[in-house]
Amino acid sequence: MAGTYRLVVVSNRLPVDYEEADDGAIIWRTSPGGLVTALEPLMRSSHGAWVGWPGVADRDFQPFENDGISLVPVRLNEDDIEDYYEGFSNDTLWPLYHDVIAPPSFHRETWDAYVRVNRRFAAAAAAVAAPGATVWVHDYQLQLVPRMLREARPDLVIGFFNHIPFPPYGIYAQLPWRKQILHGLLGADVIGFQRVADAGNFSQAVRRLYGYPTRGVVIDVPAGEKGDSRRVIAKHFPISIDAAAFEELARRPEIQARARQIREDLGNPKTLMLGVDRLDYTKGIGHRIKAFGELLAEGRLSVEDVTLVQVASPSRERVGTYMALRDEIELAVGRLNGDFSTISHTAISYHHHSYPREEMVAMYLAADVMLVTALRDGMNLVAKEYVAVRFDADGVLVLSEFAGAADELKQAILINPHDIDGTKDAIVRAVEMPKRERTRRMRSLRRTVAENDVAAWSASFLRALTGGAAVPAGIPDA
Ligand code: GDG
Repeated sequence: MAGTYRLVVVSNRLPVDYEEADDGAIIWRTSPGGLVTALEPLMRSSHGAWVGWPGVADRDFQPFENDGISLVPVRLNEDDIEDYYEGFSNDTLWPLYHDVIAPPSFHRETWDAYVRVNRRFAAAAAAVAAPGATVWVHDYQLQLVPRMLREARPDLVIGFFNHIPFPPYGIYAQLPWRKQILHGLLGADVIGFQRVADAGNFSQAVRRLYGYPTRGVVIDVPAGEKGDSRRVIAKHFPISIDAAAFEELARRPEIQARARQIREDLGNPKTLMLGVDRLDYTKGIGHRIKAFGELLAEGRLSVEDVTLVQVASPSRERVGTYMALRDEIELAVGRLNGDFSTISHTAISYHHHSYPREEMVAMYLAADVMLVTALRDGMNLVAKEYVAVRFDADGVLVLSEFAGAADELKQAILINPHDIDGTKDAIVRAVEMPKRERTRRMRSLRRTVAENDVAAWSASFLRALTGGAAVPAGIPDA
């Protein structure tokens, strides 16, 4: 069975959120998040189909159109969400792939659910893809889909992009289903990673567990019975953002006015520092708070001069580790504010909310110092967004070397967030950096982000996938 779309994107979540109007009508709102930010422009311009879960359990939805993108909903039941999504994806793969910062759980029932749900996504994609179509599968929740798709539809060109790190072999090897996952991924023609090191870790796992020969980015995967092989590419394609769209927002007078208002409402601190993260243990929010707290305690920074705004967007709130993290972070914020805030100056302005993109841009514009202290992060788009917004060539980015973005954003102040003293020194350096140096660094960062935007990212991935053929138009044939 084949469908009509020449370009199909498959990801765990559709890029929309479900809402009901007062009269019961369904409203779909475009939702925030790394992947949506990255793919929205490409999907709109190519009129592709996007296969994914619409975010509501136990309900069937017909395919529909939103903002020029055809959306194909995949049903997930409560059990699937618990076992495939919260269980295997977010309690096994996520911590394992992020260097076991939190201990991964290994449960056979959640693995079974992962296989079952991957099969459902593969079937949905196979049903809408035109003969010979390009299918681009995303992220760690769907690593078995490339192989399942290839078996169902050998005519398809299949790409996979891993948004999170791929761990070193010594860590990856803990996974009881390590061979099955590699087999699933090797169903793709091109497997994309954020960093050179991630692609290298993957190739090494393939050599160690399957013994397939690898030459640079090429892996020869045995296919058929006569000793034939398929060429699979495993390579880094660092993801980016729609830099021009962020800058356009930042140049709007009402957003600049809002940025000024934010500073004013915070009592016009000399230095405004900002952290924006999903509330996730990979983001190093606790390390950041610890460093800031010590600087205040030692008098190297004063609450009269410096305020930290921390946005911690709600995330995976039913997974135990995330519940514990929220308690831990909020305890740390409460303690620090209790110790250092005055009636007129709050040390940390903490927000467990999700904001509209316009408000995020106003915050980036308002912030003198942006703190990205991830302990491990595939890329970290927040770092790139901050840079894209600063058309005034001001602001200092403090960036963890464990975020993929550090491979490109060399003019940031790079830190090892585990080294609290080093992080403290970097924060003080950022706060005290002379204007000329800020401008020089920010100009260079901005060039990098402008030249390597999300359009360049998707074009280069699709070029690798289609061997240089034009990016598929994606318009249904029928
Ligand atoms: C994964 C990988 C990789 C956050 N809060 C709000 C909001 N956001 C937006 C940010 C940014 C996105 O969400 C977060 O992207 P990150 O890259 O920082 O992190 P993850 O969510 O962990 O994303 C990551 C990414 O995939 C892409 O490949 O870079 O390494 O972990 O765009 O701005 N947006 C709005 N309100 C919020 O409150 N509007």
